Amino acid sequence: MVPHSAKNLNVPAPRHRPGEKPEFDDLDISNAGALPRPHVMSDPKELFPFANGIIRVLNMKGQAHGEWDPKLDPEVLRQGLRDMLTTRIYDDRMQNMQRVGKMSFYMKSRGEEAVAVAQAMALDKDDMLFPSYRQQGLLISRGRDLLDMMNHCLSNAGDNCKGRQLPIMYTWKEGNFFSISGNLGTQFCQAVGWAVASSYKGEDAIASTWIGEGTTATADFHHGMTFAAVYDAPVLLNVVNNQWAISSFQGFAGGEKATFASRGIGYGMPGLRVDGNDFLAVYAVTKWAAERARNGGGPTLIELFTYRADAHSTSDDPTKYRPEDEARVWPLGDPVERLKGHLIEIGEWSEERHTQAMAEITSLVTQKYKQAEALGTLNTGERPPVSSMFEDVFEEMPDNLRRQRQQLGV
Ligand SMILES: Cc1ncc(C[n+]2csc(CCOP(=O)(O)OP(=O)(O)O)c2C)c(N)n1
Repeated sequence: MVPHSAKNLNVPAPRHRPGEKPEFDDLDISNAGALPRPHVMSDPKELFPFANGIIRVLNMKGQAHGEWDPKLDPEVLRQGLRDMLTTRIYDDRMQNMQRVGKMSFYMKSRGEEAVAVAQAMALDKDDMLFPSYRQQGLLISRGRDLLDMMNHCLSNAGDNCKGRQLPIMYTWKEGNFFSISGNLGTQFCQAVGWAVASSYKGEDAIASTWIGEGTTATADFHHGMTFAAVYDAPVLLNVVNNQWAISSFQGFAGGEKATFASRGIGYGMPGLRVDGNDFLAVYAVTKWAAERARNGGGPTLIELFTYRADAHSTSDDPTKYRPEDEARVWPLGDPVERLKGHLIEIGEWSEERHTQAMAEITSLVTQKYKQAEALGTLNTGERPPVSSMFEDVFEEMPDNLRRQRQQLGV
C-alpha cells in the first residue's frame, strides 16, 4: 500500500499488462509528409516542433510524401532492404545457436533494423560509430564479414576479442566501429570526445552514437549532452526509443513527461523525433544532422521512435510484463515490411524477388555459420592460452602484472 505521505507521487504504469488487449489509438503520430524540412543550419529555437512531432516520409500504404523524402535511387533502397533482411536472418540464426547451447548470450534487434541500416548508409565510411548492443545492422551495412561477427559471438579461435567480451559486444577498428560496452551510456561521452578531437584536428569525420531511451536516465547522457552542446561537437546523439528498457517501459525514463527529442531543447541543440520504422525518414534525418555537423552546426539529438519487437535478450521473457501481441499492433508497423511495401509500390520489387532474396541470405548465413562453427563454439574448439589475458592492454607490461603472470606459471 502507498503511504498517505506519498499520495502525490507519480509512479508510471505501462499502457498494457500481460493478458490485456494492446491499443495505441491515442498515440499522437504526425502524418507522413506533414512536417517540413528546415534549413540544416536553422536556429535550434526554430526547431521545437520537430522535437514533439514525428518526422515521417512513408505512409502505411508504402507511399513517400513530403519534403523529407530523400528521393533515393531504387538500387540504394534495395541495398537497404537486403541489409535489413540480413540483420534479421543473422539475428534469428544467432538466437537459435544460443538456444542450443553453442553460445552464451544474444540480443536481437528485430523491429529496429531501419535505425542501424539507414543511419549507416546516410553516414560516411570515415565517420566514427559509437553504438549500443542493438545496432548490429551498422556492421552489416558497413560490410563486415558475417563470419567475423559469428566468430566473435561464439568466442572461438577467430574471435577478434579473444573470448574476452560478451557475445554481441563487437569491436571493429577497421570499420570505424568503437568497442561496445556493457556499461550503459559510456559511449555517449566517448563519441562527444572523439568528435571534439576530430574537429580540433581539422578533420571532416563526425561521430554518431546510439543509446536506448532507458539509458537517458543515466548521468552519462547528460554529461555528453552538455559537452556536445557547449563545444558544438560534430556528433549525432541518437536515442533509440524502442519503448522498453528490459521490463521497464519508457515512462520510467521520463518519456511520459516530455519526448526524448525535446531533451535537446534545454541544451540549446536541435532535437528531431523521427519514425524509426520508416527507412526513408531515418535516412533523411541522419543526412540532415550529418550535414549540419559537418558545416559547423554542432550536435543534433535524434529520437528514433520505434518498438523492440522481441525480447530484450536471451535472458528475458517479455510475456511476463507486456501483452504478447503488442509488437503486432504497433501503429508504425515493421521497418522491413514498410520498405518492402514501398519498393513494391514504386514497381521496383516483388514478392517473388523478396522470397528469392530471403533464400539467398538464409543460405549465406548458413554457409558462414558452418565456417564459424568449424572454428569452435562455446563448448568446442581451442581456447586462447591463459597467458593471453595479460596481453593487448599495456605496451610494456607493468611489474605487478608480470609478477601475477609468473605466479600463474604462464
Ligand atoms: C550502467 C548500467 N546500468 C544497468 C545495466 C543493466 N541493463 C542492461 S540493458 C538495460 C536496459 C537498457 O534499456 P535501453 O537503454 O532502453 O536500451 P534497449 O535495451 O531497449 O535497447 C539495463 C538496465 C547496465 N548494463 N549498465
